[in-house]
Amino acid sequence: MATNGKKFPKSFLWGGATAANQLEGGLHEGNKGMNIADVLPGGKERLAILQSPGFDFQIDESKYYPNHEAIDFYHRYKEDIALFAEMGFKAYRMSIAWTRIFPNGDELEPNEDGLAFYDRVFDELHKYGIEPVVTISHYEMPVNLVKEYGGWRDRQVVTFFERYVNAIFKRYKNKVKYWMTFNEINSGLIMPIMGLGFAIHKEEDRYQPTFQAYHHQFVASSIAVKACHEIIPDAKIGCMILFAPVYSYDSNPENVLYALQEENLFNYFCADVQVRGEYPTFIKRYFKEHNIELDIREGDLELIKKHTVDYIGFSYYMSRTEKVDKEPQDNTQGNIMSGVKNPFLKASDWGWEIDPIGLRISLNKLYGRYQVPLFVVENGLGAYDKVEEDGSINDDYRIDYLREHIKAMAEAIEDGVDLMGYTSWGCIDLVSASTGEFSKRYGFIYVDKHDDGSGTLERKKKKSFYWYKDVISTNGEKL
Ligand code: BGP
Repeated sequence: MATNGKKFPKSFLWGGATAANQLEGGLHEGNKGMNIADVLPGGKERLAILQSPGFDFQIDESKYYPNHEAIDFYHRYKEDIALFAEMGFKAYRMSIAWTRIFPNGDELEPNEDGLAFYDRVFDELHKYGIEPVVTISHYEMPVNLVKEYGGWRDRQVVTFFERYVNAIFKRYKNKVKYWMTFNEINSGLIMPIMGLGFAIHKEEDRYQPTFQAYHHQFVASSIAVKACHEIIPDAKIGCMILFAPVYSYDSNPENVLYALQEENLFNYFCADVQVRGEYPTFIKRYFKEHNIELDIREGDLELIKKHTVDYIGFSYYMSRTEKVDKEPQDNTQGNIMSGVKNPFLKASDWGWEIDPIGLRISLNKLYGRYQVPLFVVENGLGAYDKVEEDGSINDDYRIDYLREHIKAMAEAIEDGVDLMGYTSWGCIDLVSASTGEFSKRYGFIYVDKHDDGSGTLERKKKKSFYWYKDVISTNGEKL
């Protein structure tokens, strides 16, 4: 083990991250309703649905839906939390499934069985001194809201969301002190189904309906921030964005400008509204050029201005390199982002370019722009793991990836960045959001579950489990 030589703050929140739909299973347990992830099949088909127009949100009985059982955390949370505790987690980022609390999204009263489930999970975490960090909405919109209202396009969804956040803040006010509103809110620009609860039917949908839906989410976010501060005065509530710093392919000013514009739209637009409380100047021109006219009601802008988030949570997996003049086939950035190949970087098996320095750059960019505390709430390497005959899983590639990213965070802290913590993604193997595969594994804990749904669900500790345990116990000194 190498020594880092750099210090993390004593209060640093080391841990792991998951999302309800990707690990819980328990599809109908406790009267849970169906959410977006429940109607997405696995494999290549899922990616096609996320990227191409026209999806009807129906279940087809002949297909396999990996999120229905996921890794059965619903029934195994005690075992899993005990493993997190063994690694020494200080924090565990998870989400509440909206459909456990309001199965259809538009009921007047919350579902007691769903509320009671998360009470059990939070109590179990506190038993070990693990701080829950809760995402309120992580790609889990109730299907009923999608079908009946068109997802976030409809203003009424703001009212349903308000009911949901009030119910959970009141119920968990003594148990949860760290909250985040919408997971990767900016991802709706590339995957509207996940982020905004509607499918693109034609290219134009990427403009007017998308940004109207965003406006509703920003209002909803401010309502959540206000309610959180009122109901749980000692809590912190953040936004959550997918941050992939955009590099210009070369020093051609045309490309530099294009990279800047892409960065503004993708990385900064949502954060600007939620952190600074204002629509940024650059978006006004974009709206004009794409004939976008928002329906903004009286009081919306004041609300957004007044109730900004306390911190920025963000996911970091890769950087992105851009140039103006590119063919669609030049887009090499794996399965979700656009971007051309960066000749200086290697990529994961899914084409996500590995760039630890990009994390230091991201932390500096975000802190320089906003000067609010930052929290890396997702980062990790999706990889194929092999179980050896003796049962061991030697995931040195994952350790290397995480080590370099942790070093980058330590450097950023020395650069002056205020960093609250690090919860690496998929601390236990779970369903991949973009592909629905189990074989794209991120965990310190292996789960015996495979892309065709087979497997015993048995949990096994990988080599990285022991490594991360040492990282945490030495507060990032031993890497
Ligand atoms: C983020 C999501 C997570 C998670 C992660 C890894 O975009 O917030 O839900 O899944 O990416 O992505 P994937 O599962 O597609 O590998």
